[in-house]
Amino acid sequence: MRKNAPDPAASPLATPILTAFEASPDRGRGLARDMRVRWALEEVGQRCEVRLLSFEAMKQPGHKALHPFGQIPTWQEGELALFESGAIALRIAERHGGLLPADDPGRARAVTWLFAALNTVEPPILELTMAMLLERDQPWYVERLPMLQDRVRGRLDDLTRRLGDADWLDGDFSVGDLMMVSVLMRLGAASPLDAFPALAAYVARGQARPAYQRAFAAQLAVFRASAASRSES
Ligand code: GTB
Repeated sequence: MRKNAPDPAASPLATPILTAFEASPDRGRGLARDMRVRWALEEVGQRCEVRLLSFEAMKQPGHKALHPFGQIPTWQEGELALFESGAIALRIAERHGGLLPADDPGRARAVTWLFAALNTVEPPILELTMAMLLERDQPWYVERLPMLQDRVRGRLDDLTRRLGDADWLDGDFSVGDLMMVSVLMRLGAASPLDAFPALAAYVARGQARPAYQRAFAAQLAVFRASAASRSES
């Protein structure tokens, strides 16, 4: 190749590259954060190449050049490299039709919901689910749990009120809904949405979208293939 010739993988026309877990700890339940990106891509009808990484590979300098914290997902599009699922989903929404309203105030409100999902709703959900997963044996767990549950409940109460009887948070389905549904999914069995039927229905509406179904099937296929290859070896 000519010196300084552009790397074909870096051409703006090259297929974008997404990184994901080689063997997701969620066992294919669609909870790892590449799922949000896969879903966004399916919504706008775009393809990407998925590169699968082991935990070890994620911590190597090569991957850390893409993701300073050694995580997935990352996104490469020509010479542009991104990390953070929200930034990647927003990039996809901005570049392709279907995930942002056509009018400027509507776009700004959809982006606000994307941030609300990641900055306001996801943190208490993560705190609760991580405590339930990793801190059960701690002496302070029983005392701390109700506080974590209350924080989540508060957010879900407010979100329920704002959603009302609408299908989506602000008009048509947007990248804000995609992210909010993805975040609410993290509650899973740890804290089911039984007490929040409107939010449970909202999540179900998101999951019923054909684009979600395709993205879910793709990440599940990766997990099944990796499980099969591990059981063979
Ligand atoms: N803020 C970043 C983003 O939104 O992109 C967070 C990225 C992140 O947390 N990535 C996780 C990761 O790479 C995978 S998704 N972890 C490896 C590491 O940090 O070493 C988080 C995740 C992991 C497992 C489950 N699960 O088993 O249910 C769900 C979600």
